[in-house]
Amino acid sequence: MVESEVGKDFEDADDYERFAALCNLVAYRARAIHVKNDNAIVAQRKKRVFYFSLEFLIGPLLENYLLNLGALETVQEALEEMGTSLERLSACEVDPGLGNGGLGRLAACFLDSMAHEGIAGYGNGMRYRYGLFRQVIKDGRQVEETDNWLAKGYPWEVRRPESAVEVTFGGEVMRHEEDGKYWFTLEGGETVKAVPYDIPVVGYGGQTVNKLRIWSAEPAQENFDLDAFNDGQYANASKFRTDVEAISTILYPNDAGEHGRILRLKQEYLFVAAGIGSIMRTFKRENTRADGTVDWDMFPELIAIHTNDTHPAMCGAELLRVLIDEEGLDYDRAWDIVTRTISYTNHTVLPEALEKWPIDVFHRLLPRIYMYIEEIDRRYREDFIAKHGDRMDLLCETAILWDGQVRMANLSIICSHSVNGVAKIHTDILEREVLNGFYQLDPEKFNNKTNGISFRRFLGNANPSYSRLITSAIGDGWLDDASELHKLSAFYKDSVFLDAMTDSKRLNKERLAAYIKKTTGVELDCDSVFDVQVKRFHAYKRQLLNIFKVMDVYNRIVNWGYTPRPTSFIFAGKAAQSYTYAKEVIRLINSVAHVVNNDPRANQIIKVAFVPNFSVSNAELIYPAAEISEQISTAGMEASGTSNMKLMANAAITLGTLDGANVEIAQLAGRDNIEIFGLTVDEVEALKSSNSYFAWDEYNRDRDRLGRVVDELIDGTFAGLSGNFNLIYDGLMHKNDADFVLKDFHSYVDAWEHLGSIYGDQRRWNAMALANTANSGFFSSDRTIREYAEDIWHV
Ligand code: DL6
Repeated sequence: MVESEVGKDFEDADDYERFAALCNLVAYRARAIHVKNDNAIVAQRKKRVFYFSLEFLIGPLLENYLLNLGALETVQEALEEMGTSLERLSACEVDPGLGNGGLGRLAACFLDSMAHEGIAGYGNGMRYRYGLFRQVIKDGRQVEETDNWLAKGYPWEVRRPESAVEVTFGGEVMRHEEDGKYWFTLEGGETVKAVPYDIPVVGYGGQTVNKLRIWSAEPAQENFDLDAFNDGQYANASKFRTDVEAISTILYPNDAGEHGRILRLKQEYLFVAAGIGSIMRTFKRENTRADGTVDWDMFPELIAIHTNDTHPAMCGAELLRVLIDEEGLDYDRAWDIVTRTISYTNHTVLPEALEKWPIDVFHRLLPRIYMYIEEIDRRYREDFIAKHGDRMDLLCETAILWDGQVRMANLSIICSHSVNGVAKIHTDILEREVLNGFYQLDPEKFNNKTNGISFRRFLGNANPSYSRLITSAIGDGWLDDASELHKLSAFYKDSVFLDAMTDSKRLNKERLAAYIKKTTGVELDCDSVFDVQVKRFHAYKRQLLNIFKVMDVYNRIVNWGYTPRPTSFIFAGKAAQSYTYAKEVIRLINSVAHVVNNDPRANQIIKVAFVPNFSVSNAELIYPAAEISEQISTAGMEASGTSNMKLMANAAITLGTLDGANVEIAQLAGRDNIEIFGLTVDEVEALKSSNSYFAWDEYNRDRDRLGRVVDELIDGTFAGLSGNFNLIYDGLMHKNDADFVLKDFHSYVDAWEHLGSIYGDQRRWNAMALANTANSGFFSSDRTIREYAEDIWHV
């Protein structure tokens, strides 16, 4: 394979060439299975699910696919015989820049699980040339560098120019009339070509291979300006290409300015229109009768389109447009098909994440789609008034067009037959508050689907030593069915097993410590507790609360001779490029690390490490090494969380609030095996509605510890790297601490100390940790996908 792929002997090829050849070999096998599957789908008239998501955080694929194909050990051994190793070749694999955080990783786990469950499930997303950004830390600050993940090509993808779809932006809608009939066409505008790239998705067991299709924007015609080029104006000569390619250059272009906003809307329409164009082509090919007519009644029977958050909200309007404008169906029939085909998941209660677009921008860029949205809205209002004319308050909450804006969540819900939240408490909050208007109108549409994760990747691949231990105890059935992890409950009192857990954790801690030393220079003590908070940076996720705890512990060590359980505090995560506050929290963590790690009075007891550029690949080193899992969001704010599940599976003990999926973790693992602290959702809501919370009261109540930590934000204590932290101080003391950091501070630090007091008894600790792994099987994305398949997609 190396010879045919790179034209060199195996001996002469470098690691990357060998790695790429191995990927090609795996992909070759995967594509053969895919073709077989595809033929069977057509023959059996099996329903297909299309999962539309702007993000698929798929991470490195090689080891996962070898595991899923049952070839991991064989390949490992073969490579050793050839004088190299799988570890060495896998290290060449980059993290594709196709996603950002939990939403994107969930989409990737869903692809894995759909393939595992034998569902014909396809991802539909965007192929970003430079992904989000590569995070580096300079003087404690996050600096964003270009993530050139495609620099060496991407061995898993195949470009499919023959399946390109043309997509038009702008233009003018023209009305035509003949013989009493009228219709509309879109004239002019800018037409671009969406070109698909297909990546195989290999299911565990190797029986099902699906695909992820990602779209790249290219000019529809080659308009290279030869004259400009010959004049030496090289940039002008290919300007047309640069403008078009900008659409698929960056994930989440900065939407602070008009250009970024338009680009983002273009991305959303491009992947929606291209995806639907491609579905239509396949459907028509497979469902056109001998007389040339298409069996449209079969559309919702054979196709499910799932919209991941509001980014693909235009799916409904686009499908309607295609069915009416291009296929000639009447409105009612087309609308029936739309609403029976589309479903929607909400992933956030944050108002700023429930997308809205100014009507003028939207109308200018997508005039025909806008007309359809207007019509959907008009009919919705008409129907609403007929049924609930006395409830204008609900209409104001649920209409799509309001206050000069297009409300994308409302569009998604109205076009869908199902709306789900991603953890029980999140769905409750949607029903009770955020989407209460819709819930009152149509409670049947709402359902909960608690998130899940891939155990094969995050336990099987990521944690070989613990996986081996588990498999030696209960067999390897858990890779296929994570609920089998329950069998581990037989080992809660087995001292041999519990001691082996310590050995496995130690190996993982050493592996992570080596990585942290290499990437940051910080040397961690592997005898210390590894306390981990890894996730996107956001005020509500309260990394600030965690670093406040570290500052307090440090102050007490240095001033009061306090000796806590020795601990390494490990942080990782990116902040959005324009999110100044979150970036300040990153700077604070690094500034505290700088002081603590260099202070001989404290650095034998505690250390702080910030792992730069959090990604699937370094996450796979962090989860297995973690002992405390920090899940400390303000109650009511985290929709679900999934790092909590990955850490639970890897035998870390959750220190968390009753928020998101933590609530279900507490129920499953048992309150004795998880440390809960802080305000509950009801308490947060009561404090908010009564306006009875005053940050200064908390500050004044404890000037010695909490007050001191707050003062240290601005008194120079941690200003050595790059200055004080006035923005954070203002947020707490002048904007009254919207995330209740000060309020939860004491119960949080006490809970952390309680965990530290248990750690000394390693067998007790490991029994608690094992109870977490044993009860984590519910959080398999296989289970989640089975629920989607049964309740929503009906496959
Ligand atoms: O559902 C996946 C993931 C949840 O686990 C997180 O709790 C939630 O914050 C995240 N939501 C988003 C929404 N962002 N936008 N837009 O990423 O979804």
